[in-house]
Parts: sequence; structure tokens; C-alpha cells
Amino acid sequence: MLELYLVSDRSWLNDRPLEEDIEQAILGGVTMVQLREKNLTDEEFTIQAKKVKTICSKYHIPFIINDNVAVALAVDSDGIHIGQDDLPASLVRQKIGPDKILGVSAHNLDEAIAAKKAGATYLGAGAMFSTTTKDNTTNLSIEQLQAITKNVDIPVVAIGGINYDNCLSLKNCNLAGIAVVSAIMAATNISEAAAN
Ligand code: TZP
Ligand code: MG
Repeated sequence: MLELYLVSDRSWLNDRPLEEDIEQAILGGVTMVQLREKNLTDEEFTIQAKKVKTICSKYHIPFIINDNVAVALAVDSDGIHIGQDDLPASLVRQKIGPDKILGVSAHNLDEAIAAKKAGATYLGAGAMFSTTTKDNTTNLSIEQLQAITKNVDIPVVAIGGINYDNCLSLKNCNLAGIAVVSAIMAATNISEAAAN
């Protein structure tokens, strides 16, 4: 499920609808999709989420909403992903119930342990490499990543600057998968980038 986790970014779209790029990514081999929107109203986010949910459902790909519990509940997404600056994970778990996927970002082992305790289904750990997709990222070393996967027994995906050229350097980290934004969203041929 988490093998190749696409996190969306509409800033790479060239007049194409986001859901079409996401469909191309799924056709290329993406196994999970997160809709990450930082500049939409809840109403706009909900409209976009319904379109992406339709595509994900068509291919039986889990569909995750970034940050916004109201939107996640409104569209009945498969889950939600939250960071350390969003609502506390335990509260989000309460709001969404026991069965939804809850992803939590972790930047060190302590955050990873706390997220699991709070009810996280999986962890997003990073940033592994330098990235221009997100501001103010903190870097996580390979050793720190290995400490997380060794000591926390829920699936972990790595994120941050991961691409075709560097992804194999994470192969000894016991990951459930990798999460990527620009390595797929910025590609001219999205399905090919996902397949590669
Ligand atoms: N969280 C940590 S790094 C990051 C997020 C959302 C951005 C990853 O984007 P890219 O383009 O794959 O480096
Ligand atoms: Mg967040």
C-alpha cells in the first residue's frame, strides 16, 4: 500500500486538472495518494478531494487528505496525514475513528514513538534529502531513519527530496515505501516517472 506514495502539489500543473495527473501517476504504479493543498478554502479543497477520490476509488488506491480533518470527514477519505504542527494525533484519531488511516510526520525517534502511541497507522519520516517543495524542513539522517524503523513497529515511509537517482540509498532502512512529490508531479511524463 505504501510502496510508492504520491503526495500531490498543484504548483507543477500546466493547465491540466490535478486529478488527471494523479490518474497518470496511478497508471504508472503509484500505490497510495495524498491530496496536499495549502492554499484552497475548505470548500475548494472538498471539491478537489471528491474528484481525486473518484480516481483513486476506480483503481482501488488508498486516498489520504493532508491536514484537514473536516475535509477528510466530508469526503470520507481513507485517511488523513498530519504534521507535528497540526492538531494532536490522538485528537485526530478520536475524530476519525479507529478504522481510518492516520499518517503522522516524524522528524526524530521521540516524535515517532509518540505518534505511534497516539494512534498513527504509519509514519512519514524526513526530510531525507534537500527539497524545494516544502519550506523549513529539518533533515533526518539515514541512521535516524534506521533508528525509527528499528524501534517503532508501524510502517514508515521516507519523504523529502527522494527521486529516481537517490531512492536506492534508502534500501537498508526497512521502509514500507517512499513518498514523493516533485519526482513525479514535476515530470513531463508523469506515468513514466512513476513507473521508473
Ligand atoms: N514533507 C517533508 S519533505 C516534503 C514534505 C511534504 C516535501 C517532499 O517533496 P519532494 O518534492 O518529494 O522533495
Ligand atoms: Mg501539515
